[in-house]
Amino acid sequence: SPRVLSGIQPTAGSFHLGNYLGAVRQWVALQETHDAFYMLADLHAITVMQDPAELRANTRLATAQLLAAGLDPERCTLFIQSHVPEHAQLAWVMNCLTGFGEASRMTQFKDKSARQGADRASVGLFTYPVLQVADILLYQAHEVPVGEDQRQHIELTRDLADRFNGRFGPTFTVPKPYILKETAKIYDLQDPTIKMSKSASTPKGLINLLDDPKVTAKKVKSAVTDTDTVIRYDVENKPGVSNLLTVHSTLTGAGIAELEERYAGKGYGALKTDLAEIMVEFATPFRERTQQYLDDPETLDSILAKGAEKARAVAAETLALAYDRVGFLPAK
Ligand code: AQP
Repeated sequence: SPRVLSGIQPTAGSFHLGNYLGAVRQWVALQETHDAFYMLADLHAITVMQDPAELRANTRLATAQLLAAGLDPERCTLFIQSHVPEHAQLAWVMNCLTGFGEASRMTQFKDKSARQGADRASVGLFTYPVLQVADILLYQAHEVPVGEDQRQHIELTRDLADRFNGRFGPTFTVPKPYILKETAKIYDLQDPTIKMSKSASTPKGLINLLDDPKVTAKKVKSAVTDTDTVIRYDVENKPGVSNLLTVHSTLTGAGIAELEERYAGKGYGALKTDLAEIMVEFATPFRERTQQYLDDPETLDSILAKGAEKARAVAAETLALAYDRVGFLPAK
């Protein structure tokens, strides 16, 4: 079956709604139909300053959340990026194939470095997309399930795979992004024109799945909408309402048209009250399951050990081929 690879950074404590609807939810579905590899991207996490104890705790917490969301270690390979040294090794080769100007055009880098102040941004943050290229190519992934914000990095991956294959002979599968239109971008509840993000300006716009249910309900109820009262999906003119409809529709399975009809003449309050309840109903068992996995570190560690072993088997084979193609003499 076709292969997918994706990753998430263990940086914030809790996953946010954007991570879940934009990526993790698709990961859970794809493990049924694809040979799926999912990683905790701890190498990516240190592109910005991390406290070591927090990083360790957050890596466990992110693993627990992925399992709570429905990843099944019998159906997918779940591993920690730093357990597979081939990522850093292939990244070096890819760095040497990437143009400086090409890397400079990555909008995520521009955004993140601007936020930190250009002088404080690390070289790691600059080459992060190239490490991501290596992450994907090592597994010969056919598809990469991500949110819209990652599209440019998948394009870079395709370019570099083509470039390597062209220069050294067929080596890497050229992957495609797997981005679901409906949930490609979940927006900030306070500013529905920007993506929901952990580095958002106000915590009120960000739904963390592990938040206290009361906090979640309050955030949903105070979501910014517009001065109109009509509940209609129209991203251009009604971004706030459209975002709420997207979340509602994805979590309940109701179609957008069906929701528009259901809330006709009812006003924003009704939609928000229902959505707050839906969110809490979704998040409560998620939080409980996350806690159960956290309470059993031996099981977590053994899942990750098995995952690393399976991942390394694939990654080592690809790296050996790439090293040979480049002209490195094999170690005897
Ligand atoms: N708002 C979003 N809508 C849809 N998908 C999203 N993703 C993130 N935000 C949204 C997707 O989540 C996956 C994991 O991305 P990540 O590891 O980069 O997560 P993050 O660093 O927590 O993302 P943030 O919050 O966006 O971080 P900052 O603020 O640092 O940029 C990816 O597939 C991503 O597309």
